[in-house]
Amino acid sequence: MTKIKEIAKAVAGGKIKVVPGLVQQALDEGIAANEIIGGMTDAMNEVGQKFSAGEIYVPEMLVAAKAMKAGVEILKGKMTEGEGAKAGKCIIGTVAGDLHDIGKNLVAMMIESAGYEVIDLGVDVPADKFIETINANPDCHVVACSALLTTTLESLKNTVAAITAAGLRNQVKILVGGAPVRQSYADHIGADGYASDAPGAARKVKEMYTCFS
Ligand code: B1M
Repeated sequence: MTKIKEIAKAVAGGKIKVVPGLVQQALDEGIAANEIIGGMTDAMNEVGQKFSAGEIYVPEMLVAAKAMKAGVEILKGKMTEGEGAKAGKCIIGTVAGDLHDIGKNLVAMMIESAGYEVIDLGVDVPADKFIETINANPDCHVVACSALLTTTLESLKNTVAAITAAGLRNQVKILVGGAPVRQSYADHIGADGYASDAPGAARKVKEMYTCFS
C-alpha cells in the first residue's frame, strides 16, 4: 500500500492518533504537502459517500474529520501557493448554521502561505460578525465565506446581502466557496469571486488585492 493510501485509510477509519505520524513519515519521504492533502480529501469524500449510503453515521464522520484535522496540523506552514504575494488581510469564516471547517481551514492556510494575514472567525459565523470584523479592520479588502451544506447556501446569500446593505462593498471584495457552491451561484448572489479549492482561493485573494493597489 502506498503511503498516501495508508494515510487515506487511517483518516477514513478515524485513526486520530495514527494519522499525524503517517503524515510526518510521508513528508520525510519527500511527498508534497498538497499530495497528502489530496489523499486525505479523497478519504473524506469516501466517508461522505458512505454517510449518504447509510453505511456510517455522524460519529464516524466526526472522528474521520478529527483524524484529518490532526494530519493537517502537521502540514501547517508546508503548503505553498506561489511567490511574490502582496501583503494584506483576509477575513474568513464558515457561514451561519454551518459547522464544517476542514475546507475553510485549508483555504485559510493557503491564503496565509500566500503572504496574507488571516482573521479566522471560525464556524457558524453570523453576517453581523463578518460586518463587525470588516468595520474593525478598514485595511482588510477580502472576505472569504465558506459553505458546505446546500441548506447554508441561503446563509451565504444572506451574508453577501448584509455586507452589501452595510455599504462595505467599496472596502471589501467577497470570495465564496465550498462543495455546493458554483461560479453560477456566486454570480447569482453577487459575490465578487468563487474558487473551487484552497489553491484557487489563494489565487483569487491575490487577484482581488490588485484592485486595491
Ligand atoms: Co457533514 N455533510 N454534516 N459533517 N460532512 C457533508 C458536507 C455531506 C456532503 C455528507 C453527505 O451527505 N454525503 C452532507 C451535506 C449534504 C448537502 O448539503 N447536500 C453533510 C451533512 C448532511 C451533515 C449534517 C447535516 C449531518 C447530520 O447531522 N445529520 C451535519 C450538519 C452540521 C452543520 O454544519 N450544521 C454534518 C456534520 C458533520 C460533522 C460535524 C460530523 C463533520 C464536520 C467536522 C468539521 O468540519 N470539523 C462532517 C463531515 C466531516 C462531512 C464530510 C464527510 C467531509 C467534509 C470535509 O471536511 N471535506 C462531507 C462529505 C464530503 O465533503 N464529501 C459532509 C474535506 C474538505 C477538504 O473539503 O470542505 O469541500 P471541503 O473543502 C474544499 C472545497 O470545498 C473548497 O476548498 C476546500 C479544500 O480544497 N472550499 C472553498 C471550502 N471552503 C471554501 C471557501 C472558498 C473557496 C473554496 O472561498 C472562500
